[in-house]
Amino acid sequence: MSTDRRRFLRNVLAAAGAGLLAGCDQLSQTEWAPKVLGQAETLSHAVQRALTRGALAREYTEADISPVFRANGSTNPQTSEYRALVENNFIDYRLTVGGLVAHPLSFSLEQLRALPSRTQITRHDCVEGWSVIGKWKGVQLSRVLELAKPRGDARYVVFHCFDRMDDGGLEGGTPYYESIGFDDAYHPQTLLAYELNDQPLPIQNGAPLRARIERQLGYKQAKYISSIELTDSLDDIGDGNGGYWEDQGYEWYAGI
Ligand SMILES: Nc1nc2c(c(=O)[nH]1)N[C@H]1C(S)=C(S)[C@@H](COP(=O)(O)O)O[C@H]1N2
Ligand SMILES: [Mo]
Repeated sequence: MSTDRRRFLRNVLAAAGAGLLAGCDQLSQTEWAPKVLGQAETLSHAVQRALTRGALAREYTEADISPVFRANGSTNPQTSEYRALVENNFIDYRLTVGGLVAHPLSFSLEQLRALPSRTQITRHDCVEGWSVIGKWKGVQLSRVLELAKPRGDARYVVFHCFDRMDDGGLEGGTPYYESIGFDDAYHPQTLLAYELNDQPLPIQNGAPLRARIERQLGYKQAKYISSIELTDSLDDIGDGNGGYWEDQGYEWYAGI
């Protein structure tokens, strides 16, 4: 190993360790994280995983909740499919879970709400450098996966979304999508959230269902989830980098 390489490794380890000790609650963390990861994603991903396996993201109190939960990215999808769901107050919404699973499933919102829920107050960090604290209620993704029974060859959980990027958000635009590995998929704080701050999830924040993956940055928190697909590769989805923003050059593992 070259001296440079060794020095870099040491810095990544130090940075990751410092993040853990500081509880990751400094905004500066958010700012350097993507840059550090950009230098050697595979390495830092492995390092972060080793250091944070099973670790919970910090949870806050009611008093910490931001007065306004800022919205970002798509805030009002315009595809006909989504508009039709809004018209009918999401009664016709179905979350499908498919791909490499033994039991492909479909859930109405009512069925999702009938599953055991988890509530958590966490901080959302956007890569642009702002943070907000909000209270989420939803079903743990692990519960849904346990029902669908992932096959042994499944490696990724892909979230497909209703909104379209570019092209004014119309049908012809690029679909937003995201993906995570099984460590985050089965993490206890990883939710399919249907409530924000004790209210049904507002349209601007991803109604009717969005992901909360609390150890990663804002762009991983897929809003407007239409379906979940389990895959053994990310190659054939979008441009093959695991998410809309990843396809524009952002890191796939966006650890905070
Ligand atoms: N479907 C979808 N999910 C998305 C986005 C988007 O544009 N479309 N933007 C991402 C980004 S960059 C951020 S910071 C958060 C914003 O979530 P909020 O609008 O609830 O603040 O959603 C993420 N998930
Ligand atoms: Mo973001």
